[in-house]
Amino acid sequence: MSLSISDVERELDPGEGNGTLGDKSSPPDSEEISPVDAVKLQAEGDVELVVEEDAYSGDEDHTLLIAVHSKQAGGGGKKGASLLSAETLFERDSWRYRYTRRGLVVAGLALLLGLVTASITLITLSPSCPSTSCTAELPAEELLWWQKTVIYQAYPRSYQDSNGDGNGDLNGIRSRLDYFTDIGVGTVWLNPIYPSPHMDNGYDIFNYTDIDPLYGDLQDFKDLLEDMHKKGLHILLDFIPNHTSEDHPWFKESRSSQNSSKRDWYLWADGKDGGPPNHWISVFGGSAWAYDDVTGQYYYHAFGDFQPDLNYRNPGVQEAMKDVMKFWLDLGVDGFRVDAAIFLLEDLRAEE
Ligand SMILES: [Ca+2]
Ligand SMILES: [Ca+2]
Repeated sequence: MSLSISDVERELDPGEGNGTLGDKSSPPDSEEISPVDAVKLQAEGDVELVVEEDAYSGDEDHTLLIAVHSKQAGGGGKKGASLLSAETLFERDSWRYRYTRRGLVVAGLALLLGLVTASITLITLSPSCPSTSCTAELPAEELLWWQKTVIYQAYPRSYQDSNGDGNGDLNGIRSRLDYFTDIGVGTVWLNPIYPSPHMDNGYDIFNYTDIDPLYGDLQDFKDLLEDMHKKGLHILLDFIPNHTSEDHPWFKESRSSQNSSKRDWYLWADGKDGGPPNHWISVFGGSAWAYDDVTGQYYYHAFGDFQPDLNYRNPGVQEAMKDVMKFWLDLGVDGFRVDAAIFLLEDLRAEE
């Protein structure tokens, strides 16, 4: 490896004579010197090396065109290539850097090729339908009823009135079962049918294991269920686990005293700075906390203030709601549509 100094401009300092570096008026021939020698010239302090062209011309040859300037000739000298720059340029072309660069390029290409190959292999070999939730490619006979039947949502209060009181009811639905089968429905999802003050269309429940008198009674429900199953229809009940009505006996007990056995079944907290515990907003608007002057604390409600949230970190609540599902499943209900599942748990330690 050598640096070829060609087209060298040599400017003599008039005071220094011209014996060493030649004369500007008679350009010297190109001269081969080693890069170490080139930087030594600079290090001696009388000249500066100015890189005019840096050309890489092949695997081995690297031509660095350097102009050598006398410091004094330029009135203090012009700024040229520094010692560090010259060394760096030389070092960058050494075999160590060259082979390192090539190695990195080859490694990068190999990595890219490997990633592409791995991706194609993974996509090709992955099972296209890994679980029962992926039903598109399963044969129909392997699908479960809730995966393949048409589901009809029936709102009991307006669906069919059987006794002329102006409200739909269970017997009204029972009288229309042929309609479901005629149109190809295989499953009927009933909106809430439980005893409720109906502040929120029946999604505020004060008894999870009975039928609202508006719709009939438990015997009416059993009759409906029996007739539906005879026709091959499945039934889904609306399950509302997040909150009860404020009229539910559980909440009445919970709000009665801070020492109540069901106090922890709901989410109670002290106020803060004269207001609610934090700035959480309910789905229905306004603060998600309601002050209860019976015990001087706030209770949390993700929806209306008449729908206090249950505390699912309490084992008693978990067991009670399991019993609710078991009650209906034991009657023969096929399944549930779960309401507001994403609201089940809250982190009350959060500031906002
Ligand atoms: Ca009715
Ligand atoms: Ca909740």
